[in-house]
Amino acid sequence: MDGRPATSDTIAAIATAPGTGGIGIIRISGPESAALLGKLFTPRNPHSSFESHKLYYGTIKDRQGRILDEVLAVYMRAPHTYTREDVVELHSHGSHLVLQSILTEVLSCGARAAASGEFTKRAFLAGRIDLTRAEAVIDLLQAQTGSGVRLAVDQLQGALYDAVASIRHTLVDLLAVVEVAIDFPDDDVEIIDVTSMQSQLQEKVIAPLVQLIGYADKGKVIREGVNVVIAGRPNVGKSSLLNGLLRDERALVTAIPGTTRDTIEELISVKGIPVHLVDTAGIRSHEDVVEELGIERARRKLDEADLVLFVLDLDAGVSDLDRELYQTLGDKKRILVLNKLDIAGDKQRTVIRNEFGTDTLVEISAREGTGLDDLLEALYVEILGEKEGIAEQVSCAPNLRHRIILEKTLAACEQLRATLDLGAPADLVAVDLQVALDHLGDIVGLTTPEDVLDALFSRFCIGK
Ligand SMILES: Nc1nc2c(ncn2[C@@H]2O[C@H](COP(=O)(O)OP(=O)(O)OP(=O)(O)O)[C@@H](O)[C@H]2O)c(=O)[nH]1
Ligand SMILES: [Mg+2]
Repeated sequence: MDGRPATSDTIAAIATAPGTGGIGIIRISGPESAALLGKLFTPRNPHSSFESHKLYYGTIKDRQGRILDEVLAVYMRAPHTYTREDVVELHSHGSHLVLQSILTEVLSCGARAAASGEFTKRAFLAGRIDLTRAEAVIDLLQAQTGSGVRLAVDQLQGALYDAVASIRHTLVDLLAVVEVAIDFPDDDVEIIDVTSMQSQLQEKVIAPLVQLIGYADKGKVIREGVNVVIAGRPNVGKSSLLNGLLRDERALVTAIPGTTRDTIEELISVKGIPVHLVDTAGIRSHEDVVEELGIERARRKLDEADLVLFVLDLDAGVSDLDRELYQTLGDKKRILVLNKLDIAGDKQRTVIRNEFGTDTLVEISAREGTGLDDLLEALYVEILGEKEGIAEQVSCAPNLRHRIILEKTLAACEQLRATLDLGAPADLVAVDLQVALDHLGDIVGLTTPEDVLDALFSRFCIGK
């Protein structure tokens, strides 16, 4: 990959999270790193220079000679560093005030405060990582479940880069063949074998592109999770269900209809998928202003839901209010949760099953905790549209930016297929191939415009 011109100033930031911790780290990168270390750091055992990648014990002093903290310092000489520049890290005690005072000193000695993601941006600009790997760093920092971490680590290891590189490779090979045909137009031998080109295009370009685009949907779910709203009329057991799924008495449960006033949101992991669970106020018409506000919120949450757990009370049966609410779900994905199985009779169960038989139904007792595993299983299948284990089969997870580029590349390849079908001249085939290649180059950052890069790296935290 071509490196873009690197920046020449020296940047610094606190790399550890705000708050109190065992240790905190200041990270410095750029040509002045070693000089800054020499100015600020007094090693316990004096020596003339710092060996690369070796920890030194000593103190950091301000310009008045006051000790700010005892630290471990490491100097890492370019290019074997995160940014490929000279890097220094100062490991101090994990007090944010101490870290701030050290950073202030580093900045007053000539470093510039790093912008969000600037260290990773430098790694990209220096050509150490491609854009998919830089994005994997953000995903890794923001992953909410084990599956999200696994996908991010795979992408950091180059899973998406490799998949894209293999498609690029085929397109470049095809372009080479076509260019020979352009250069030797009068050759007797038919240089372009259209059938072979079509089959290579289909097997090694179009099919993998379609697969990657398919992974994007599942990847989004694994990375960002889904909003699941628990809804239903008052007293059917919505809050009891939330508590059951959380295995915690998070929401108040009483026999009084209208107990839940505000929405309550919690995150759970359903086999590695982050699920944002929302318990809502039971919906009914009511005079009480506070309850009315809660109901308004419940309706808004319902609008935003990816999936609704619509709760019915098996013991009380289905009322007109239940039916009315059910109608408002429209075509939202839903699972019908038939609660209070422990006190329900067989007759009510059959009646409800007959009325709502086309939906996915799960019978539970939120109070006793029965049926909750079946409900989670049904939730997983509804979310991913497939059976268990699919999260493990997704080998990389293109994000929205990748997806848009993959779709443009696919459109270009379909155009190319049509051009080949028409038996168009080699130079037109070459144009289509070049368009596909240009799009694909955007994914790894070969041709990505500066403003897109800025927007992308600004999603990082400072110090990364
Ligand atoms: N027997 C039985 N009772 C249940 C079950 N789940 C909930 N309940 C009871 O039903 C009543 C209402 O439960 P909640 O969880 O507060 O119901 P809700 O839907 O959140 O009610 P609102 O917040 O008022 O809309 C309480 O008395 C619960 O103990 C169940 O599985 N079996
Ligand atoms: Mg409630």
